[in-house]
Amino acid sequence: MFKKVLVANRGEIAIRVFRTLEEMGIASVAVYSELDRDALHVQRADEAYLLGGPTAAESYLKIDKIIEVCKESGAEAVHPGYGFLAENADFARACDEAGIVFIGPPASAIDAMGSKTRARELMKAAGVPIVPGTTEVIEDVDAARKVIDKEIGYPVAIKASGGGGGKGFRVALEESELEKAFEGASREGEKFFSDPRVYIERYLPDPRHVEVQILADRHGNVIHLGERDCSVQRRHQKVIEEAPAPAVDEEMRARIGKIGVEAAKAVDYVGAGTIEGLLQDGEYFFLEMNTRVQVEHCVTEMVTGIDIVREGILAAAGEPLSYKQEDVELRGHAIECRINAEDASKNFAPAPGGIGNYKEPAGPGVRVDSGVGPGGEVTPMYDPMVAKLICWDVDREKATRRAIRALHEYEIEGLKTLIPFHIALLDTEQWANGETCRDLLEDKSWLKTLAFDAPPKPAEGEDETVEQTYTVEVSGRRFDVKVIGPPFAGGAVAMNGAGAGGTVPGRAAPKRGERKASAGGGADELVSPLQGNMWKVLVEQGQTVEEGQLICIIEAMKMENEITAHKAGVIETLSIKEGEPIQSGAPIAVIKAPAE
Ligand code: MV4
Repeated sequence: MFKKVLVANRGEIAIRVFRTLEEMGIASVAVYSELDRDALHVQRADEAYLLGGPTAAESYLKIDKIIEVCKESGAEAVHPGYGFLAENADFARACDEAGIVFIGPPASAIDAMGSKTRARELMKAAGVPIVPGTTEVIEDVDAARKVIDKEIGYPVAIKASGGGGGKGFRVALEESELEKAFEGASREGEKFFSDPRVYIERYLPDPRHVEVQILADRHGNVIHLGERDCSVQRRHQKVIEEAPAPAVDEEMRARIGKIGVEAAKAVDYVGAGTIEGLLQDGEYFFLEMNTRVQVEHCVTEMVTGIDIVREGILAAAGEPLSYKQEDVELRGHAIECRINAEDASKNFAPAPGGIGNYKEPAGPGVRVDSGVGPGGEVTPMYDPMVAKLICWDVDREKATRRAIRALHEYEIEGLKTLIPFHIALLDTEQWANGETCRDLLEDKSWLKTLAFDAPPKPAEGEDETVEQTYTVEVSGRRFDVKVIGPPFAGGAVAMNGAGAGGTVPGRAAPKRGERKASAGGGADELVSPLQGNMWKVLVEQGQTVEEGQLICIIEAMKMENEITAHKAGVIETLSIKEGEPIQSGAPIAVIKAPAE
């Protein structure tokens, strides 16, 4: 077994891997960027090395530097986590060449599954059911029209060949929409994967996203750990995942499990991987394979009791898996809520910032995998997912109630997160019925009800307003009192001495990030919440917009972030252009309210 392993990642997944390494008696090495000097993952490892500058390109994506640190630290293997270099075949190859074990599948399997058309071709040949459509790239719109008329029929999904995870995915319900969908998918493929080629699938109108967890070793053993349902997605980002899938019974589990095992065998897979698929009307279709450990692997760990990261490390070291298929038993139900620094009421806009007080939930059946702590910072430079809350109980209904309880227990001061969104969604009838909740995620008015308790906007020229919560005792009974007004208002101070030993520590004074300044730059100005590239501008100067209307889309960390109007009015100034970089805090537009 390895004596020392480097984890080429950050945040919660780096810490997740460190925990298993420690249990296996393996020393751990962290790497970090200049922005992550104080990050939790750096403190959690036995040793830590600086990679370079703040951007991912200068740090977590630097193959040469990571290999150099492996040699310097004496790490014999690298765990890539997810994202960054996890599905980069060049990195896997560079590790091989340097004599360092890549904890994951062979580079050839990453390559095979990386090209979605190649993967479809391989799966078809292996007898794995794929969504009906082409296994070859389609040259142009004319060729697309022909193949759809002859073989597929409308509606169709046009997907980028180099894509995956919904990037470069467009739908054409009928022929009139084909050209736009084709070009959209192609453009996005070029942009994100430097590959404009696309293929075509029949579009399934209401499928469930069901994926199978696979484990494989170098001795020819391939097993599955059952499935997860990840149908609650927003812009192709999963938001809630669960195991087992509500729509899958024993018979179907065996059937799709076998499909997953066959798919993995077809590419000589090693380690932990996931077969993603669509389930509709009892039929299961292969979509793509993720050749790495996934964010949502934890729900499977909770219902099987198997440490997926551990099995991946064992397989990479040439050890056999610890389990045979017949050892795998599912027990109870697990639900994972992704805790993103995002504002669901504002189109899921990224909401990076500083954390004040921080307290994680606990108790029976509750697991929190997080990468932040009290006083931490969520930077717009990396993924907005700061933690995962995973709750287990004997059945789906009880697991749901436990998740809601734990979400209420979770305290993250100063940061806007998806916690209120999760509480509201898990409380809906749709969730209770095991529906996909796709319409809820598009329901603007429902999402608006999740707006954060923000103080009223101060009038022009007025001082900043803050919301402060004080605990007071009246005749021996405790009350929480919310005061909205200028900071340290006389009345509130007189009541219990704000900030000077309020009865509940940490509740007395407003925390960093909770202050709502009179909107940086003036109440009319819309500024960028993050650094990235202006991918699309959807309005013009002089145009009248409604509150919440889409203004532009900023691409950052391969994510499209929708920026919406913070108020209704006329766009007086528009300071952005498609294709140009934009800094966090830079002006986007000035919106003047219409004269009344
Ligand atoms: C599809 C589809 C319908 N038909 N493909 C691709 C990436 C993944 N994030 C979801 N993807 C889909 N591919 C065909 N041919 C619908 C989706 C889809 C989806 C599927 C199940 C549950 C939720 C979904 C949300 C968005 C898109």
